[in-house]
Amino acid sequence: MRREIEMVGLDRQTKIIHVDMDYFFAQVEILDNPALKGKPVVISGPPNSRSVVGTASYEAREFGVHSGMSANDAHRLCPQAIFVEYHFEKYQAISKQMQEIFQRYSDIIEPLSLDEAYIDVTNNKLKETSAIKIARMIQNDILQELNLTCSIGVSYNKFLAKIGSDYNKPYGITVITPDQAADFIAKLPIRKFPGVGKKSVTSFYQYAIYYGSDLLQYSRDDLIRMFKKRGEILYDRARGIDERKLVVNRIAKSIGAENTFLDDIYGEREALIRLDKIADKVELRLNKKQMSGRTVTLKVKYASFEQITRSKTVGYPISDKKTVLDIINELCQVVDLQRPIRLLGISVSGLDSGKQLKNVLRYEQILLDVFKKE
Ligand code: DCP
Ligand code: CA
Ligand code: CA
Repeated sequence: MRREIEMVGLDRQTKIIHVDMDYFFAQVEILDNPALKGKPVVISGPPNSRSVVGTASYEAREFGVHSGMSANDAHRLCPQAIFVEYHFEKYQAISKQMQEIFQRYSDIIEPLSLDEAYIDVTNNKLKETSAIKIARMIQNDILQELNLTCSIGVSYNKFLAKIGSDYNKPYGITVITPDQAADFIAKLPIRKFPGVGKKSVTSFYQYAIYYGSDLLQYSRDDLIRMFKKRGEILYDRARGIDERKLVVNRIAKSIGAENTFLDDIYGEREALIRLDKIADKVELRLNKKQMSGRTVTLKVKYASFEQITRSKTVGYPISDKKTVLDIINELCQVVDLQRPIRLLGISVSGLDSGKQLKNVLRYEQILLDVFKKE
């Protein structure tokens, strides 16, 4: 009864979908080599003693093979396993296609890794009120267009959507409605809660916490004392509460730099000296993000706080200081630089968006490189 009271007041209208590909790297490799189908397949780095298992087909998992273990151990557990090396470019390309499918339904997408994402479908592009129907459509799109299976969780927050996608693998859809949440969470093994790992789970057992229902026995203060910040989060999760919004990958529209001067500056000569320094920064930022753009904008704010911008668009991508400054020089001819100036800025827009997605994915590559070195 108490539980029910505490769950009132949740935003039951929000509809979140969590999509997670099944045995992702392995499924992709099997798709490319159908001879591997139905066999124990292990995806790992090049065969050497330090190579780590990225993932394994379900056939190999039956032998106890799992992500993160050494390839040597995997071989010991399952000598008949077929070892296949990683092909990140393939996984990245598929990840991008997944994103494109998600975008048909909503722009509120938060990718968590190459093979999974949250999608907020509360106000979706199809104006479909059933999130379950959208989940089916997404699962079907991925199967028809990419020839791959995924599992999906549907619920009213991120926590439950993610729990749902893991609940019925492979090729499952699990819906957890607000009315079902309390029961579902009560029966959920503590190991399945976010932040509870293979090692840390034993510290929960020490307090006789085995399932979600056991968390309800402790006050918020108790849980904070026992598990710090993680305990506080678990207090909420045990009650079906998770108010985190999706972190949407905002794609930058422009890259630039500006400088507000301590003392107002005067004249074109002085302005160009300052703009030279600002252009250095712009070049640095463009290079850092490996981006280029076709529009250069000069911004001038006068001491009077009046502000003007002037832009020029060219037919080729710009990413270096010299080209930026050439255009800035031209733009300087059409603005009044004799008045006292308070701020100057340069930005480059019309950015190459293909590269931006690559940058998002580069983060994945770095992450996976870490796995390999472990
Ligand atoms: N991965 C990795 N190293 C790890 C964990 C994962 O290289 N230690 C890679 C390989 C996986 C992919 O990330 O295929 C996705 O990881 P998941 O945890 O989602 O696992 P799978 O998709 O392989 O399996 P499942 O069907 O359980 O989701
Ligand atoms: Ca997965
Ligand atoms: Ca995953």
